[in-house]
Amino acid sequence: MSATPSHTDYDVLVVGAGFSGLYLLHRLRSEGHRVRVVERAPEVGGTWYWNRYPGARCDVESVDYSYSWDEDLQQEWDWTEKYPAQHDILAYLTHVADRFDLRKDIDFETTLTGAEWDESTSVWTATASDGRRYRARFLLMAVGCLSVPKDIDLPGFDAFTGRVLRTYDWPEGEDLAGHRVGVVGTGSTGAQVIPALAKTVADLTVVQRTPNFVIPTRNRPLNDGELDEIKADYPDRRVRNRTHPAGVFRDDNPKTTFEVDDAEREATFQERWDGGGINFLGSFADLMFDQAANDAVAEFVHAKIDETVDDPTTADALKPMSYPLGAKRPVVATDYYETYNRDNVRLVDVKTTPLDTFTPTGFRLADGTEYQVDTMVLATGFDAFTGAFTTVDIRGTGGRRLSDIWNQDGAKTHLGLGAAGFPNMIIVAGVGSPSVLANMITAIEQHVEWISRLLDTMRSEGYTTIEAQEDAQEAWVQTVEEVAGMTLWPNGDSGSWYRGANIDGKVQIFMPYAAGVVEYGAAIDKSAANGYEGFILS
Ligand code: FAD
Ligand code: N01
Repeated sequence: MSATPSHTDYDVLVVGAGFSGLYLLHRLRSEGHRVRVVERAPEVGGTWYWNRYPGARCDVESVDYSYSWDEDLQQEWDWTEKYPAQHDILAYLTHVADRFDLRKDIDFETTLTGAEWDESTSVWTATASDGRRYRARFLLMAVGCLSVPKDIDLPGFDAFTGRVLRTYDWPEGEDLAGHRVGVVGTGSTGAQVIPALAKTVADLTVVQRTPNFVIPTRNRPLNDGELDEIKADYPDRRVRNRTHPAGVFRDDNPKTTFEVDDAEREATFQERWDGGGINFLGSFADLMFDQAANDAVAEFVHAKIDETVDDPTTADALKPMSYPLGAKRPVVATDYYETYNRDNVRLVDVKTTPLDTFTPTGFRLADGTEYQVDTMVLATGFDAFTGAFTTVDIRGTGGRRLSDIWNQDGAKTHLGLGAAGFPNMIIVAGVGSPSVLANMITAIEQHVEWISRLLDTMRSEGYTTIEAQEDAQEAWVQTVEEVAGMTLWPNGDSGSWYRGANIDGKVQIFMPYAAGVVEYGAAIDKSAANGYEGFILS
């Protein structure tokens, strides 16, 4: 069945065809639900369809950043590198779409613009950008946490007449060889695109406001033997991933930072630094809980910056000083600090000397210094968690708009799955769930499986609606905040998108659930086991 420009009935409308939407479609369809997916892009892939900038890569190992729900799929797919590049992940997801015949139930180039809950029929009517309407019992929002780029908020940017590229929707194959390029943003995206561009462009000017802690990736090819061993161990490996809070097994050191002597502490940091990747965060158990421990790891990274970067002024500017390591999403990248030793690269620290305005040919700082560029690359981040909701006109019971509520009170959900006043709208891997603080594929699978069980229960027990209870939602929001408060995540002036601090005027509320997928899984399973405690079923 394909959607037509008239009303169409489905059990489930899924919005988004990334990792979340594809698994939802496959799983729910195979369980007998009539499912339709709408996707803004012309292809599957979500994050990995859109973010094609040079250097784009995942920092979870490829063999773990993949679906676990089909043994043949995981045995037959051959990852080639330890950390997969964007094009490899996209190839994997297009393969999944082909293999499980998913495309026939997806309307591509179709943006959900509105959705209205009809209380009398308990059905959502959703509207797409081309006017198509979909009627469905459930609205499953698989729209991604990082799928709406932040609006441009650079002073005088309209004056710039050169080319502007956003990392989020980078044109396929564009490499800017020979251009004079400026990059704004030194987060995870900036730290990947900067070293990649530096190799080809004539001249690269990096605009940095807040420096990040950047850990080396140490990517490498996977050899056949190694992959075979992993494949043979896959069942156990997946269990280890699901039973680690980060959704991926990490060989965390159980020791705390100051129970060891200086030599062991240094050697531990060094060993993890040499090993590369996010494992560095597992150096000691208290890094995210004890400020002094965090200061020790920060000092280690500062020393690495001094060791690597030739120019002392640049090295100092690259050192994060005002927030704990981890309070902003730790950055993993290749040759990031080394890049600043290249003759064609310069760092412009706009925290020290603010950016006054863009000009037709570049930009000017408050002290009058001017920089000339042909192309500006914006790696300025996302309206994370909420952007893909508040840009859609979603109306729940009594016609109340989700965007009004979230813009005024902050994004609130019960268990990250439902919002009070919005029956049968279920959110996948978004606000109030571990999502971005975990290997997201583990988090996504956890959600899809919970939703599958919910729909099965509702069907077999004759329920048509589920809605989060207001008081349960308030309690969960408080739990999420309290859990974050036990860590160093909210500390310092990180301006982190974890709490919406990167967007002017956004209500700040810590959005991901910081206790990880194990405690979270227990909480959502407990709710289900207790008749979906915290939700009203009718
Ligand atoms: P997405 O992949 O974001 O897919 C959502 C889809 O919904 C998109 O295709 C979008 O077009 C569509 N959509 C949104 N709104 C609408 C609408 N109104 N109408 C129609 N379609 C809509 N996570 C990790 O765990 N490890 C990593 O290393 C990692 N690296 C990342 C690197 C980058 C550059 C980015 C941006 C994110 C990264 N993430 C990483 C997070 C990543 O988003 C998730 O891992 C995962 O891909 C999310 O899948 P998803 O399907 O939930 O969302
Ligand atoms: O976005 P960000 P991102 N003037 O918000 C700067 C995932 N990801 O796309 O910090 C000047 O982190 C901003 O400066 P400041 C990962 O979860 C993963 O880089 O606000 N600068 C910052 O430097 C990640 O966390 C991978 O002071 C401005 C940058 O832009 C998430 O996606 C790779 C500015 C934005 O950094 C988002 O990362 C890529 C302004 N007006 C992405 N506005 C992996 O490898 C913004 N900035 C896993």
